[in-house]
Amino acid sequence: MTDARPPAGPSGVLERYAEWLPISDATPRISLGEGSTPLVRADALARRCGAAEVWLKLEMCNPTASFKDRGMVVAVAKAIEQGATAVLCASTGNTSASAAAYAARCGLRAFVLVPGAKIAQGKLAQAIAHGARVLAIDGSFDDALCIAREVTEELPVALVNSVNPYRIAGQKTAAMEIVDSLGDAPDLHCLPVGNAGNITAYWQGFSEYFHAERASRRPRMLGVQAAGAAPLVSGKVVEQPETVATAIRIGNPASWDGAVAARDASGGAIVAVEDAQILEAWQLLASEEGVFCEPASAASVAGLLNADPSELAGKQVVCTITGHGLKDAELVEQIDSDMIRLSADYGAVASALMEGLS
Ligand code: AN7
Repeated sequence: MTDARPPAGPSGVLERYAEWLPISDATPRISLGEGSTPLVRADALARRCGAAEVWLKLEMCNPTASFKDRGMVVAVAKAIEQGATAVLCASTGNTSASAAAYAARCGLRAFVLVPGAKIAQGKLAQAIAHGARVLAIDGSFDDALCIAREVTEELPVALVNSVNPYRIAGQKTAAMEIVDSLGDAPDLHCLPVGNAGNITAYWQGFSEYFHAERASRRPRMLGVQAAGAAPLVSGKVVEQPETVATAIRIGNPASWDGAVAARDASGGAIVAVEDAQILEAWQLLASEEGVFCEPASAASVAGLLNADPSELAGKQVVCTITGHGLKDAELVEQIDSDMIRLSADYGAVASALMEGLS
């Protein structure tokens, strides 16, 4: 039995991709209706970067408004199957929101370990609303993950970070869905990289479909990091990562090897973009494509806009939009926009309209 019903098709990742997941009849088929996210064309973006087609995989449309739900539903289902009563994750925000939601739904306790100073308000609000115990440490995400790994070895709490292979297994279904929608793998796939679980998972998904002859090829993978938090570009751990895109403010990614393998096996690249470029892409997605994502998600588009147009000519490109803009809505203050304050009066409103139309 599934417990969410979209208008058509199988409901949730466990149901839709059961045959590709490490689950059995003993695994509870929990769901918040995750997966089956929209894949929408972005023609303005295609014109700007010179690609034949650009598609946005809107992972921000998952139940907790980020891609994390695909992996979390598998990790939490397996934790329940294995008898766990509590879960814990270290997080820059989205993982904690997702863990908190699935734990709440399934009657598990959730503990989330977050960097005290650098977490977007919307994500914190989600964790609190779902009743998670929020432990805000005086340190970075990398410190939090280190402690989370140690403490879950000693205490009866399931670790649901992407070092948990069930997370990666669930997240790979996004790549499969893209192939299911387009009929084949794209030429190039772009996504933001923080802890590197997602790029590892996508490559696994594309590869499994390719080997099963569901796709005739695999895409080149373009991973994009923020310049102040780009260990996979420099090849060195970043002790004090810094970026406006707090979701990917990570200096020592857990899936380092997975990201490098995806890059090399696909003939792709992992590149860095400046915060100013991230914010420019973020604003462009909102104002030209109608897609309001969080800054980390816009990093993939910033990377695409930086690519050599001659390499994109004639190509089909997909960018994953990983999280929703409302999670980090305070950032909109950075946009230069003037709210017009008026008296509650027909004439004042009408003249402001006429001015706007002229
Ligand atoms: C919106 O929630 O690491 O490379 O703890 O929230 O798989 O880490 C979030 C990461 C991209 C990077 N976009 O993905 C966390 C966390 C958004 C994110 C990433 C994250 P990974």
